[in-house]
Amino acid sequence: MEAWIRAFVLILLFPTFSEAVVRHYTFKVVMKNYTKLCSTKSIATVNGKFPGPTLRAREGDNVLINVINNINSNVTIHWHGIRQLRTGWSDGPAYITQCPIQPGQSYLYNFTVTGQRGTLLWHAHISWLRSTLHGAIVILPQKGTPYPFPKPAKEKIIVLGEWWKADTEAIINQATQSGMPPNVSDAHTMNGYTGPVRGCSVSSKGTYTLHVDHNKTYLLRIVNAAINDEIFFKIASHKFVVVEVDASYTKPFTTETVYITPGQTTNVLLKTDQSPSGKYLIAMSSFMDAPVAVDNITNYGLLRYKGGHLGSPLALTSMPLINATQSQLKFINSLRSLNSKKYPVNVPLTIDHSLFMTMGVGVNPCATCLNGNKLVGTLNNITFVMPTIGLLQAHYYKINGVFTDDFPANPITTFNYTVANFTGGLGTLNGTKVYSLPYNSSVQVVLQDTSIIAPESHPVHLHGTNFFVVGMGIGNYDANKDPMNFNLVDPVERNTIDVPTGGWTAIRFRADNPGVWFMHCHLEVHTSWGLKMAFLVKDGDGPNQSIIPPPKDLPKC
Ligand SMILES: *[C@@H]1O[C@H](CO)[C@@H](O)[C@H](O)[C@H]1NC(C)=O
Ligand SMILES: *[C@@H]1O[C@H](CO)[C@@H](O)[C@H](O)[C@H]1NC(C)=O
Ligand SMILES: *[C@@H]1O[C@H](CO)[C@@H](O)[C@H](O)[C@H]1NC(C)=O
Ligand SMILES: *[C@@H]1O[C@H](CO)[C@@H](O)[C@H](O)[C@H]1NC(C)=O
Ligand SMILES: *[C@@H]1O[C@H](CO)[C@@H](O)[C@H](O)[C@H]1NC(C)=O
Ligand SMILES: *[C@@H]1O[C@H](CO)[C@@H](O)[C@H](O)[C@H]1NC(C)=O
Ligand SMILES: *[C@@H]1O[C@H](CO)[C@@H](O)[C@H](O)[C@H]1NC(C)=O
Ligand SMILES: *[C@@H]1O[C@H](CO)[C@@H](O)[C@H](O)[C@H]1NC(C)=O
Ligand SMILES: *[C@@H]1O[C@H](CO)[C@@H](O)[C@H](O)[C@H]1NC(C)=O
Ligand SMILES: *[C@@H]1O[C@H](CO)[C@@H](O)[C@H](O)[C@H]1NC(C)=O
Ligand SMILES: *[C@@H]1O[C@H](CO)[C@@H](O)[C@H](O)[C@H]1NC(C)=O
Ligand SMILES: *[C@@H]1O[C@H](CO)[C@@H](O)[C@H](O)[C@H]1NC(C)=O
Ligand SMILES: [Cu+2]
Repeated sequence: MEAWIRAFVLILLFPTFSEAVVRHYTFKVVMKNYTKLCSTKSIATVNGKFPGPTLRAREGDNVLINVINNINSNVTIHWHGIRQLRTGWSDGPAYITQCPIQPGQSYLYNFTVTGQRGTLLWHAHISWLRSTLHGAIVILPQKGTPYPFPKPAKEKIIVLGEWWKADTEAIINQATQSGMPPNVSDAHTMNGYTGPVRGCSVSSKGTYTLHVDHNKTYLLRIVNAAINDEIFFKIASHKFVVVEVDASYTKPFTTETVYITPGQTTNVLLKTDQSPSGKYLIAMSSFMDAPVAVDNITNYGLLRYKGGHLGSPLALTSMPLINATQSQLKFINSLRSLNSKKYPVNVPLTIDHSLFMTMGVGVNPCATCLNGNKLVGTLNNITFVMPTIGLLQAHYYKINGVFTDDFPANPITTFNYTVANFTGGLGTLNGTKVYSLPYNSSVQVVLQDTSIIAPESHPVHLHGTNFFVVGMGIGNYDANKDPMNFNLVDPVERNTIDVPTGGWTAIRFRADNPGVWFMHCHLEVHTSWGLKMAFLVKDGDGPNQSIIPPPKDLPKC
């Protein structure tokens, strides 16, 4: 594009007055036959695009998205990481904050972006529809506010995902009926391109190519929209400088490998300082350091310099092994909040509510399942049972019998959570339980992985607030010793964090957003199994401390 056209387009997109604006979007959910990849199949898309359109706004803007459901399934959309201050009605998780948008219906999501800037993602939040219903959210700083790092010459979005040759609704339905783990995916995607697909010959149409100018700094906005796979991401011969995660600025650090879980976003600076006549492999591969089957196919893309020769040599890169725990932990432990004057860390120093939650999987009876039982997910030994209306409606309209507010702050029984061979019962309790928090209380949650069946790394996502990651460790959390090593100075602030395999993670947040906020594993297989719960944050007494009334078009069940 000519520079003057680009400037004109930018002016159209971002008017020069500094007040916040209203941004209108129409998201039409439609089926589309997708033929670009190895197999042709009909997928749910927004506006016929895969990945879906990018939602762009500036900090402070009011964003309105009219979601029109033109497919045969119920749909909801979640604006992952958007705080939704007092606007839980627009958060999106089905049966938590809303009833689904049924076929032929529409719903206007309406929220204001407050105190956030960076990259996030949107995705469907019902069943497994998010496998193809997803896209990036880009929040620019307010006009006149620069990035706290050198201004990049250009910005590129890279959405990572997972692809099944079969319909993903059939995949999760089959797993639910059998009680067994769902089939692993057949390919990984980079901006919709698969590269190698299980059982298919590679098609050249399936390779993502990032075209760059030489000697420039690019901002890559990397989004992991995969269903079940935690991902390593690399570009041969190039290094990244991480500057932001989950729309929170970080202290810059240099790394060859980005580690990113489903639900996370990572902004990195990339200097295009290598020989322009080369071409460079871009690679994404799974991380899994437990005896659990995942898609182990590496997807490749290409970085090419403009003007480079077609026949130029290909620079390769080696990915960390699939079980490279050290690469995972090294990346996570390098993350620190920027903690500048303009972007300070507001980590709670005193705690009103301290919770300890065991997490993992179990086995419950299921007469109709393959082996007479089924795999389930648990938090404090409770498998969450989805209600049939939104918890937020039940709370707001005081409808009894939908949930109980007795989610336990501690495990019902204590045991060696990470013992090599767990010999206790594998069963769990079923319930729709929330944990109630008074407005503005400070909260600490220590999430403890268990070795029941198998220990596993779980990316835990909390809706409605960011949290600070004050500590992480391997083995059993020690409430006497471990808090002494907590980082209360510059802990990373984000909305999704791993609980490492056979380890624990401590997070803190302030419950200053009234509503009902989902917390769950962002591996969709575990969410489907019930590894989820919700916090109910009560209204405060002040004028701006209560949930706004529900919109008139809020879907009904
Ligand atoms: C997809 O292709 C099938 C078979 O060719 C056709 O019946 C169907 O109408 C197509 N669907 C869409 C949404 O184009
Ligand atoms: C969006 O919600 C705000 C309240 O948060 C309300 O004032 C405004 O009218 C709503 N906008 C639309 C278009 O419904
Ligand atoms: C899952 O994989 C099994 C074994 O390859 C296959 O028989 C089955 O059809 C797959 N399920 C779906 C829904 O594609
Ligand atoms: C790279 O860019 C910098 C700053 O724009 C410039 O000073 C330098 O000469 C350039 N180097 C090359 C090799 O083009
Ligand atoms: C990938 O996993 C499949 C089974 O899911 C296995 O057969 C294959 O050997 C694995 N490949 C590699 C490179 O580990
Ligand atoms: C990781 O995987 C490699 C290759 O599959 C294997 O040789 C190695 O023993 C594994 N490491 C651990 C710690 O399990
Ligand atoms: C818990 O189990 C682990 C792994 O088997 C073992 O190393 C540890 O000593 C056990 N801890 C306690 C308190 O028994
Ligand atoms: C755990 O069980 C496995 C196989 O059942 C066995 O090989 C291993 O020695 C056991 N480990 C411990 C610490 O008991
Ligand atoms: C979880 O609850 C079930 C059902 O009451 C029980 O059998 C099991 O031992 C409990 N497990 C743990 C780890 O507390
Ligand atoms: C919330 O609590 C903090 C710490 O006590 C206090 O500084 C802040 O003013 C409170 N906010 C509101 C809205 O009450
Ligand atoms: C409540 O919010 C409105 C609109 O955001 C603002 O104008 C008003 O000053 C706030 N009131 C208080 C007491 O914070
Ligand atoms: C769609 O949602 C409505 C309202 O909750 C529910 O009654 C209906 O069974 C759902 N349809 C499907 C196919 O799940
Ligand atoms: Cu999980």
